[in-house]
Amino acid sequence: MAPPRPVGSRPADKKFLRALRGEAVWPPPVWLMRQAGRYLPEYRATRAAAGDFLDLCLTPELAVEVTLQPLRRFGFDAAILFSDILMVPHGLGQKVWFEEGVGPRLEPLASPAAVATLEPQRLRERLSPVFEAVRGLKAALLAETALIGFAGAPWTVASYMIEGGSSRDFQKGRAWAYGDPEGFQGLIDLLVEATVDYLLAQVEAGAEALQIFDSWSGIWPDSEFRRWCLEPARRIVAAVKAVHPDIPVILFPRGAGVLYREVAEESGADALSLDTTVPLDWARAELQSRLCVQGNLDPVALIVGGAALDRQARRILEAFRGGPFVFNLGHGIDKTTPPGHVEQLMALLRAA
Ligand code: 1CP
Repeated sequence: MAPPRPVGSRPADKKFLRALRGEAVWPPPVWLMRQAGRYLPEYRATRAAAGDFLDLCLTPELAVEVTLQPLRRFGFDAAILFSDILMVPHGLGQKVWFEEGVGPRLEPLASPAAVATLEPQRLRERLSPVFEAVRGLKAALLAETALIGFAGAPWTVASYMIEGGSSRDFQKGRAWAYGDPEGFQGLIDLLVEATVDYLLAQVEAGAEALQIFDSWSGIWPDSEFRRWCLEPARRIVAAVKAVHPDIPVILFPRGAGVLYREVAEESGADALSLDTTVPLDWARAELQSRLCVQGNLDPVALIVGGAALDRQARRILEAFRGGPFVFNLGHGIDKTTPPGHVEQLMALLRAA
């Protein structure tokens, strides 16, 4: 006979997963976007030892180590796999590298003919170290800590693939979408399928929840937002849930404004990650009544700390108390954030 499982070790008992499933959990579960990274001296040390950022992501022991670093310090309720949204272009065979002081760089993808050179059939093989890291994390995490897998949304990933890196206004990608919508749709369709494959592989390796980052969805008019952001996200959520109906999916349509409500109604996601500008009262009435909300502290309040941090965190707690809620930032943690301010925030949240 199998020994009885200790209370708290069943996946569904984890606070973070209960909140995503619609339960009002208090004090709320918490994790921070980009919780592993440069604001931690131990990350900088591991990063220096790895040399290249891509090597850090593709060496399972190192990816596991940097994922665990913020958990050792702060005891968040969820770990997020240490990787990057640009692993998918790498897995498709596009050349990706990270330049010190510049950020991500890619060999730009300029035409439908270039899309035909991508190799979705080789993605799982190229990214096998990522799945090995997920398996390693699953073995290393405390029973109460949930493991989040993630991917970039098709538009956000496409924007980097087309521009060849970061951009202020994404003109090349937007121009392609308006000038040749069928060709651009071909790239988005390929990314929908590759993203589903990549997320399913993370779930098979042990991820218990998924987050889809559409960091640049806020630049579109509403018609294009629906076509290039909402519809691809809906297809990804449906395809993942067709195989794993119990895996919660969080969407982060950053900058979607009032369109957050359509995303809540139509995407099929279990939770929405709110950017810093989403008004709290509106979000409680229009979004939290339908699903779990996550967010949305201004990362700059976390840099500043002190009374300003307490005030901003308390507003969010008051707004979302009584409904399904996960405390988080409205965007990734900044590299200048003092780790002591994260401790301050955690003390406030634990006492909520
Ligand atoms: O050491 C370094 O200099 C690398 C900095 C870094 C880090 C720590 C990059 C390069 N990526 C990451 C990790 C990362 N990226 C995680 C890890 C897990 C975590 O702890 O949260 C995640 C979830 C991401 C996701 C990501 N990468 C997004 C979506 C979220 C967001 O912040 O909007 C985006 C847009 C990227 C692209 C990217 N990769 C790296 C940088 C500096 C960027 C942003 C470039 C830009 O602003 O255009």
